[in-house]
Amino acid sequence: MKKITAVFLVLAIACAAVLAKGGSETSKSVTLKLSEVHVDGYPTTMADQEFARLVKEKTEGRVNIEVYSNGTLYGEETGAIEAMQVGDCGFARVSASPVANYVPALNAIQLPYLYNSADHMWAVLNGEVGQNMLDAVQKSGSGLIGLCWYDSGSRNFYTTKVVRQAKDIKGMKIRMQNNTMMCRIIELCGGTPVTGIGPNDIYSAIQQGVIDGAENNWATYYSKGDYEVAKYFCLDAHTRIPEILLGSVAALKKAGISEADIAIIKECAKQTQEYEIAQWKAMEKKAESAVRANGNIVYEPTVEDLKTFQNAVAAIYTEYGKGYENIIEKIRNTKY
Ligand code: BDP
Repeated sequence: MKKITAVFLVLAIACAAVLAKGGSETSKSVTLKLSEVHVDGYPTTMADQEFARLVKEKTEGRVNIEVYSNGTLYGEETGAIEAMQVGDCGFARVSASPVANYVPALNAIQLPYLYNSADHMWAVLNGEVGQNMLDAVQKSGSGLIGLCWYDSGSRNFYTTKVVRQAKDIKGMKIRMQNNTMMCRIIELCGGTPVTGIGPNDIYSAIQQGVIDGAENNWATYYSKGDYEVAKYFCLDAHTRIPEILLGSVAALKKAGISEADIAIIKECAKQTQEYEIAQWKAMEKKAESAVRANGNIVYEPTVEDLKTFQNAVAAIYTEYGKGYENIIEKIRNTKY
């Protein structure tokens, strides 16, 4: 009698465990898309693929992520963001710059000449400010989930004519990301910002004379081939804009992904951050050597040259930093 009761007890506990597990899991296997503008082999694309691998493994195949690289799904990051807002795309790895159009607080961590180095930026992103900003993406009602940050180095001008100081931008048409704060940098230097050109279309826009240049990091300048048509690269490092991996609230809901699996997805994303940073460091070096070996004219601004840029764009701190003074102060005082 005692034996039978024990057997029943064990069975009941096993059933309860199975039910509890089933209740917290995504009921069937689902597949979601991830949009990426960079080519295969680029650090962020490698991190996306690692994210997809981890999610599949940790959800035991319940959640599959297909990575669409090189802008094949959305050539412009705003397109991917808007698709995520209506649940048409599950994930996207984008620059934090266009996301600030939907979550303005993000501008506070990408103000011009804000960080002294990559280590400074990472001390901020890995601390309270970085986590609060990721949380702010979801809390903002943008329909987006901020999953993790990736490195993207610093952004620098590349042009068809030499740029050494802010005044050299005068009269130039420079392609900028879809972010009004970024466009202000060019306006304040006396140039004309041009938006609406995706990263894969910059090359031909320069070639056709639609624009006189753009701005980006070593890796994008190299991997998109833009270094072939804009040979001047001015290392002014006007911004350090982190990359962000985003999830779509609506797409995850539509796919019936459980809260437990969303927690796994968030955890997997965090796990890919260090991997991307390592890939980034290697790619940045490789791209710099290739561009220099190609004979491009790389200008390293002097302290005075840099001052001309910093003075020109100083108004951005009052225009876009308003209301975020505490965060800016925290960033400035972050030890690294
Ligand atoms: C690159 C970012 C990419 C942006 C691109 C751009 O990695 O996400 O789309 O700049 O300027 O550095 O649009």
